[in-house]
Amino acid sequence: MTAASHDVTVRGGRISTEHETFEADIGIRDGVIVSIEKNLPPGQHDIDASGRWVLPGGIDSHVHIEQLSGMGMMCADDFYSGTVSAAFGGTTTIIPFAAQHRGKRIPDVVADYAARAREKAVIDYGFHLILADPDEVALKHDLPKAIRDGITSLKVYMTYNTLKLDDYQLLDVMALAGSEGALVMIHAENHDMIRWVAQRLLDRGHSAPKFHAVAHDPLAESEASGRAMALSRLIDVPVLIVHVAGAETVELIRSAQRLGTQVYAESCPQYLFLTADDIDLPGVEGAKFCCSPPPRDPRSQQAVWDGFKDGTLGIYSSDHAPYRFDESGKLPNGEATIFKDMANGVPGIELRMPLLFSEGVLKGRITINEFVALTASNHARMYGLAHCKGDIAIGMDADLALWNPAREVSVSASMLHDNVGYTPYEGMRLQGWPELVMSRGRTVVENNTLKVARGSGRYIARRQPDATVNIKTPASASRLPGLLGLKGKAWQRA
Ligand code: DUC
Ligand code: ZN
Ligand code: ZN
Repeated sequence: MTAASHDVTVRGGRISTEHETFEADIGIRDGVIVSIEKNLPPGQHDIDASGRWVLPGGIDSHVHIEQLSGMGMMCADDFYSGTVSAAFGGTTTIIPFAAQHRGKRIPDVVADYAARAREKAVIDYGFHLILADPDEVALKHDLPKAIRDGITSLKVYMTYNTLKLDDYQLLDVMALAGSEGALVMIHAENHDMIRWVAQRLLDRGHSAPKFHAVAHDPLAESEASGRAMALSRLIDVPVLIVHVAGAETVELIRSAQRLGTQVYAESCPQYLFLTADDIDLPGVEGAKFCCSPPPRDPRSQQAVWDGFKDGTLGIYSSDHAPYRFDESGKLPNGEATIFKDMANGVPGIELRMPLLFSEGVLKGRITINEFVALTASNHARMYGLAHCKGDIAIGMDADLALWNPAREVSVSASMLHDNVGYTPYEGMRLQGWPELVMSRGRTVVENNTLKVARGSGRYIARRQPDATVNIKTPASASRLPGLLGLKGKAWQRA
């Protein structure tokens, strides 16, 4: 190697991947890692990483950015503030949602989100689709095309009046995803259980934010998760249950996985660091902590830690759902807002990785390699990005975060770069921070300053998720005839 052969070198850091930890320099050319060895010659630009841990940039595969919610609320973050905030927290790739609402055509939805992101994003991104209207055109034409164009995962809801699919529709979507090689992400909560309990609470005058956690009983989550897994087993198509909150759901997923069910699962900071007690505050203050499913109790927090540790939960995302604490989001009717009308969701895109680094790695709950897997490598494989993201290896995009493990940070909303105005983690003292963040060899954040231009992030057409690679045959061909026996034959003849 000659000195000029690297555009950038990152020197003297302690590198961790999901598999190993070692000391080496990293040489980068044209945004790609081309050398990993000790004592590389100087490049055109050299970054001193001594005393810092060099980790893959994070992938946050569950974020809501510039999205209109099912309740008609616009997120507080656009593709600029959302991606800037992600980068300051060590994340270099996000997968937000292109959200279809009923009556809207998928190509229009995708084009709309793509245009807005192209103009504003500062880091790389893909899209999932939220599918609210799986009609014949969507299933036969629009969805297969979107999947071929790199949107290889889609989220469906089992609750919310304007988004909910019934079990028949869920089976249709799963079967289509199975045959096209896409991954189905499921918001699993029993709609009628929530609706029924909520109505009784309101009838008795219980409308404060804390009753959100009562209405969304843990059984609503575990029942729907169990049903989603049964549907997935019926047609042998993998699913991923998003934002798992409750201990019973973690245990159900673990049992299903032991039985060989292809079910994957995600959880988020709010289920590790918050409980329903945080929502129990005077007035409407508790709305700041409301998301669905809601944070539970210490037993569920421990179950989520255990799930991350033993692999039951492979994906740690923020589920960043940014709404301001005012009429535009959390409080459409000001102080008179009842729990059913608050925007659902909490911010977390910037603190996702620092929270887990401090409370997980530095407190000995998980290893640094597990941290890399949970925040980056597993997302890359799960969502078809493993050819370019989520690892420090030759040929991968130079997406890196240089962490100072000694830096102490007292969390406050004012230090964050999102547009939310509060954080549920206000006042927490964290140790460790990503001080330099690089995307495709470009320094994005250094010295607490943004170094790149609006719109410099790139769209990534994602490949087939690893979880779906072996189910490329149509689900109906692999399972239905055997399952249905004679009925299947009659159905085939019809
Ligand atoms: N589901 C999410 O994925 N995010 C926020 C709220 C919700 O219901
Ligand atoms: Zn959801
Ligand atoms: Zn979400």
